[in-house]
Amino acid sequence: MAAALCAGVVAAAPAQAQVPANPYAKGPNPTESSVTATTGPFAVSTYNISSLVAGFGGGTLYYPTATNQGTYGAIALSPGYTAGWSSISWLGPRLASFGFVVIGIETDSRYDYPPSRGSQLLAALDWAVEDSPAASRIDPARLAVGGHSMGGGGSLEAASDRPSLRAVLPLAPWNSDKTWSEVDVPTLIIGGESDTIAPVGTHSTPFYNSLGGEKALLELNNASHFFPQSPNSLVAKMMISWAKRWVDNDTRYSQFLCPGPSSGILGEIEDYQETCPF
Ligand code: 9J3
Ligand code: ZN
Repeated sequence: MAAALCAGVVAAAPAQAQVPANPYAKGPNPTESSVTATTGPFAVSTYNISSLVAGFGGGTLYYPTATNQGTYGAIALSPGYTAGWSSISWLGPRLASFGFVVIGIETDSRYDYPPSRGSQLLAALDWAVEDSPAASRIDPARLAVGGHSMGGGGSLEAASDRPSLRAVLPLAPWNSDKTWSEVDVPTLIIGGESDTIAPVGTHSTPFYNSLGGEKALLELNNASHFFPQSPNSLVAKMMISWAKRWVDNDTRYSQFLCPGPSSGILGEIEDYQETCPF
């Protein structure tokens, strides 16, 4: 009809298309039960990585199957000294099912030290971005590293070498270098109170204290050096939340990091320190 005939009719404002505040956030709003569940909301595909790739020893790639969720961040993880990826492989499908591409690496040698493991983690990310079956799914600007023991120590090396990384996830990290002040990539360290191989007091704590950026240190009550080798819902919840917060900018997960889990007699948590708010 002619506009003049509508004079005096106040049209309702057109429904505004909802512009997502964050294009990287994916999945439903998290709850304590969703972040501790043994699997996340996304189906995962798996691919065996040949040992003939350049710069690392192959391994296993886990990636969300869906191609309608936008881009994914990628997380490369290394096992510890003398161990293979299978020692911590529960983390592959666990993290991937929450919406990350995960590269679980084999190291060139099981006797490689942290500096070599750091280089191999970066080579694995480069392979994932450039040559992997998940290449088209990955946002090359949103990459992270982590690992167990010398693999965790290697993840700090990787962050020192590549400051553009978005998150570091060292588990019971071991490194002869105790000072990481040059690293300002957000880092969540998880240590075990009863670890006698990489004691928290001579590894995780000085690493945490020296780090230059946003950081958290979770010390698990009574846990040994080998806690990362068994599925653990608290470890998973904290790693998922850290990756969501810093790789996906998804502040819906800050509630699990700040103030974070609290300690208590007979609880799982010996101590938790952080640089909240974030
Ligand atoms: O990766 C690790 O478990 C490192 C612990 C270790 O045996 O270091 C001694 C050199
Ligand atoms: Zn304790």
